[in-house]
Amino acid sequence: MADVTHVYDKPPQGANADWTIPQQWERFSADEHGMWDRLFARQSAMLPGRAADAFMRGIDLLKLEQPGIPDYRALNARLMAATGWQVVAVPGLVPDAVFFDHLANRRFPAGNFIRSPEQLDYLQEPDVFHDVFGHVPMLADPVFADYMVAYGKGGLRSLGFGALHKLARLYWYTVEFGLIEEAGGLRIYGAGIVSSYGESLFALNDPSPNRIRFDLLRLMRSAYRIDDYQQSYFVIPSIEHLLKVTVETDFAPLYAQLEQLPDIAIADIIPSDQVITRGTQQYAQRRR
Ligand code: HBI
Ligand code: FE
Repeated sequence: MADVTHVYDKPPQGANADWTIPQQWERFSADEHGMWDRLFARQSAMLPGRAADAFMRGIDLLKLEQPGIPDYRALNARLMAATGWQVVAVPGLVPDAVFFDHLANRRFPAGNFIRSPEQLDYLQEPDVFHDVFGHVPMLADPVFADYMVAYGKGGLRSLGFGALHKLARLYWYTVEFGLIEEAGGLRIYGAGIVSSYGESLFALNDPSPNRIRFDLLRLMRSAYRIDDYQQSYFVIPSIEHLLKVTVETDFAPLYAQLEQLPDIAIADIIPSDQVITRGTQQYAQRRR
């Protein structure tokens, strides 16, 4: 189905009230399965030694190396057994409140389309490869699975404080573009990186971006890019730390504190930062 996706303002024709649609796996064409295989082969060839242990374990446990776009009936049987999560098909981006409610209930919304050959290296909206290859393996890790539930609940609460844009930074700099420190060195767990060939190389090896140790308050003050590689990446010591901080933090006073603090510009390093790499920002300067 090469239907063009949009950001809808109400559930589109045929969608449920929670924006889910039937995956209709049998309707995917050989070309669409072929695109999945092409993207999967490229990423899985380069991720050993780059992707986090939990990510590689998830690929294995969910048998994502099987050819073609995964059939959610089979995928969800394995995922549910591991952490109670399931993947649900949606037409494209869904409203924040809908998104958070799905996460809070252990449902991960996956765009029910795959990119075209022209979009191989960049597309604006998450397609099934970004969502299922990028996000789902980490959902097979019990600690990360609990973190995503905590994020969903926190997201719903943040709407009440008008603080979604601050909490969205937490999601962006962890779930989408997070790095983790492991025995062998820095590894990728963020879906936006791990599903991108170029950014998987850039995020770990390029001297251009900053790499800074995770600090919740600092991170929620930090602007981010939606149109190109990140100029700063944040590094967690463990997934347990990410869950612990998120579950133990009372976000109400944090939001109040954030009101009084200026945002941190996208490539800036501040005195309290524990810096792993002070980036040259050459990539971003060249792209200007
Ligand atoms: N909808 N389908 C889908 N996938 C996302 O990743 C997504 C979304 N809606 C909102 C959203 N992400 C972000 O704005 C949240 O992190 C706030
Ligand atoms: Fe994503």
